[in-house]
Amino acid sequence: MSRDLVVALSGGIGGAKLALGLSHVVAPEDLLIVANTGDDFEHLGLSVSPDIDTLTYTLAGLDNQVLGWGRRDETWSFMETLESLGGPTWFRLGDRDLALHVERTRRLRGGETLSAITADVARRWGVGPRIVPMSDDAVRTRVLSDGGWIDFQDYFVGQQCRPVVRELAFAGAEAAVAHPDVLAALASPGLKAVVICPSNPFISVEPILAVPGIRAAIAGCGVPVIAISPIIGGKAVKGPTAKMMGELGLEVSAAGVAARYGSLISHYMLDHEDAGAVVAQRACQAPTLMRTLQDKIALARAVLAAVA
Ligand code: FO1
Repeated sequence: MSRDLVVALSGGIGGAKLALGLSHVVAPEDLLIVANTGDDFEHLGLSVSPDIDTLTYTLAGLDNQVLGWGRRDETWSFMETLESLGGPTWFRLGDRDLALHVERTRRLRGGETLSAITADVARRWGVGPRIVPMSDDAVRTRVLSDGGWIDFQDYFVGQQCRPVVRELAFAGAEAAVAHPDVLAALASPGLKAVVICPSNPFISVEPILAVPGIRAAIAGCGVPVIAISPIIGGKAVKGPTAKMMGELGLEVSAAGVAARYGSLISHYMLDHEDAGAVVAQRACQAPTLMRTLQDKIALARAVLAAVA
């Protein structure tokens, strides 16, 4: 059997960007993207799955490239009216985006699984690769700060990542069942490589690894596991990665992230700016800042070439 299957672990904006690049290089049937669901939460009675939606919108060409989340061509009548009613507007839901949350919530309440709904939405919007939640069970990232434990979206959006992060927890992970398609792909004789996208290791990747069986399945998959550094020149490309690393007492560098992944990864992709970094894994270099679609495709090619 030819080895063509690529499994990518993705969360946040950086993950979605590389997933898009990979979708232009790997045949749709050979790309399975494991989506982090630790960011998920209930808001206004709706089930919101930000990392699944960022991936789906990005691969469907519907993503809002200015905001980095939600949809392009958005209108905000719902939020304006909600504000006039004194409702909570800290987490912004565009009118088109809202339809997805309402429909997902309706179907979940009707007994469908998150993964079945995710697959159907992707199909309807022309997304070829498989987007699979790490689990159909609820896993929720929580942040311990000086004021106590807070939910992820309260930390990330409500408080704009200001609270100091003392500890992270992934509530529900120990009881969550890894999605069978993820475990099957990682055990497949057709597996070529596992790609850990340039996502925040703590809030986008480690919730996935916290689901029982997934870390072991990656460790035992027998093919290269490559992570792309989310840090370039000591700074996070986007989001709170660098701030969090400092607060969690880790070296804020590309090498610090490689050390965090440790023996789980066999290869590590660094930006040229960090060429001198000393890492335990096999180090590869490429431009890792993705602005244009060509950047994303070029990085995807470099990643697959590094593990060929
Ligand atoms: N991020 C924000 O910073 N502000 C928002 O108002 C916001 C709304 C939002 C709505 C839907 C959605 O899918 C994502 C949204 N995000 C927002 C991003 C969200 O916080 C994600 O968890 C981050 O992208 C990190 O993965």
